[in-house]
Amino acid sequence: DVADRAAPQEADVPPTAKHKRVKVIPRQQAVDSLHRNVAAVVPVEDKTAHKQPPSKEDDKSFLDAPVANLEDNPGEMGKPVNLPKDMPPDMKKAVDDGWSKNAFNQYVSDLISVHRSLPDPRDAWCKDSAMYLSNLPKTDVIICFHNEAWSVLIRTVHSVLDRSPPELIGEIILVDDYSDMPHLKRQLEDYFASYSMVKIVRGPQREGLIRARLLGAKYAKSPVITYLDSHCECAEGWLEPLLDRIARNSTTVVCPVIDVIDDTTLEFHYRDSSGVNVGGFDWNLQFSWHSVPEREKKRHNSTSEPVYSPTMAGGLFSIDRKFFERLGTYDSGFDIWGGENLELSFKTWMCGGTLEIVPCSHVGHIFRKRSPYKWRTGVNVLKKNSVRLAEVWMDDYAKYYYQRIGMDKGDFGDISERQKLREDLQCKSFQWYLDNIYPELFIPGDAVANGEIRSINTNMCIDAPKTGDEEPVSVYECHGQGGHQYWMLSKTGEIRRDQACLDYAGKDVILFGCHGSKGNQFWTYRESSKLLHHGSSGKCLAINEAKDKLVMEECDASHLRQHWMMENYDSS
Ligand code: LR7
Ligand code: MN
Repeated sequence: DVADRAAPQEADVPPTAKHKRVKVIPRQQAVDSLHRNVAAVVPVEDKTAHKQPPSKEDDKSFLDAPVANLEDNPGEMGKPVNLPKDMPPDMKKAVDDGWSKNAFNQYVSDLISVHRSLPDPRDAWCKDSAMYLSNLPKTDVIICFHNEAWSVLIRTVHSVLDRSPPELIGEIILVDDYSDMPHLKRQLEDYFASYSMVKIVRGPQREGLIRARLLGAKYAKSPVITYLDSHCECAEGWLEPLLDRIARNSTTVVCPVIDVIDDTTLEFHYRDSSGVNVGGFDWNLQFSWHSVPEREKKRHNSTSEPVYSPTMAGGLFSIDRKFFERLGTYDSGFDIWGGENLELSFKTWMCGGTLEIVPCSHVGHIFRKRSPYKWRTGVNVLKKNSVRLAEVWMDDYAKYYYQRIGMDKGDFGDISERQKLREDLQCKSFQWYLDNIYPELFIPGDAVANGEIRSINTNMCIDAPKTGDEEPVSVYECHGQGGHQYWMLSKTGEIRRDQACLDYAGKDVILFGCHGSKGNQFWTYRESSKLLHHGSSGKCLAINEAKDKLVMEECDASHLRQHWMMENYDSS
């Protein structure tokens, strides 16, 4: 129904909006300081975000003037919007407030049209419509949100409406997971009142994103379900290549390439097909990205062809509705956030499906550095979800996760129904999955040692930095909880944590992506001397006098500070 598509631009600004705008934000100041690069500021309470004409500092009549050139609006074509360094205090406050509520720059988002244009990120290969089947199935699009910013949520919905063939969309189902921000109540209903394609469903209590998605699925009627996060922007041609894969085989689950929308400038950075990544995971059951493995590249003639992916990131995918149901949808025992992406990935592969990333399909997502909303208090939600996942799907391999959490599974509830599901579906083993779908994953059982690395003399343990690679690796009192003190010594002499290896290039001992060519990442442990000997330098690892950092010294077995104990060391 074409009438459901984006309303024309004049209709965007209801008659009252002008007055509302004036009240709320120190717009003139903002406009001044933005040096005309950016148009008027749209307050949070406003019902629409707008395409505003370029400003004139001394003239407020621009509010009524027609838009001269849409491309001059902030953020068009996915361009970044930069705020000035020295903002007036009111504006700075509004910006800070937006960050603290959302963990992205809401103020900047509010400056950008909810219909902004994006660059076309597709390879030429993708644009030949003859590549896609002609009668593709319809999809419902389910977007769950908990306290999402207005302009970001509305832009997500418009990006679907503006850039999907209308005949391929059944409904857009917005699931409100018990938000308390006022703009998500009546204002949201009013805004979409004339869009018959858009439905709003409200959860009766805070469910978390997994059960919110299940609630949305209850309302889905189209043959395909597509999930999106509530801070996405779909690019031109995003939908057809996804639906095409499902039309060809209903057990294929597909993800678009997830382009980065910058959390600060809202710039849309797209990834061309040569930079496509696939999903993996580590033994902490965290999702991770990897370049397409060689074995997979060999299957293709073009980098635009769909690639197999061991896992999905979680938020953005399409799936045949019946296949989703056959797979038992999600484990409804999963709370708030996390783990559901691996659950769906594992069972897709293990129970007869295929998981792909489709390089012709692009959707942007605002990646945040922290979670802005409340989780649950008193429960480690992520751990509980992950333990349920491990118990049901990972067979013997679950133990490697348990080592990472100090063997303390906590209360993970009843999983008997999920185990029965796996049995009824006669799914393959996790071993099969690892051997065939994710052979790149390092298996801790293949390690010569795994667990803590303890300085025998001081009872301090090697402790990984929190902020990823290339930070000096430090020491901390041994806590026996795994976590940052969990290390693996590989047969080839790497001291690993997931994809990162202990690396010494003459300065600090750091974590660096494992490269597999020994050198700075080559260590040998001798149980008899307790020394940890480093390959390229010939030195030995030691803890310093102050017992607060790692140092490299000339090897001397009589120096107690060079004595280490590697947990679960297998000398054979
Ligand atoms: O309690 C909640 N209720 C909700 O409705 C918590 C969240 N939500 C909504 C929220 O508004 C958002 O729309 O659920 C969606 C996902 O929450 P985010 O955006 O906080 O999650 P994320 O993007 O940080 O995390 C990724 O992993 C999650 C694991 O549970 C989900 O699968 C997210 O959908 C997923 N996001 C993506 O896959 C986008 C790419 C990120 C990567 C890598
Ligand atoms: Mn997200």
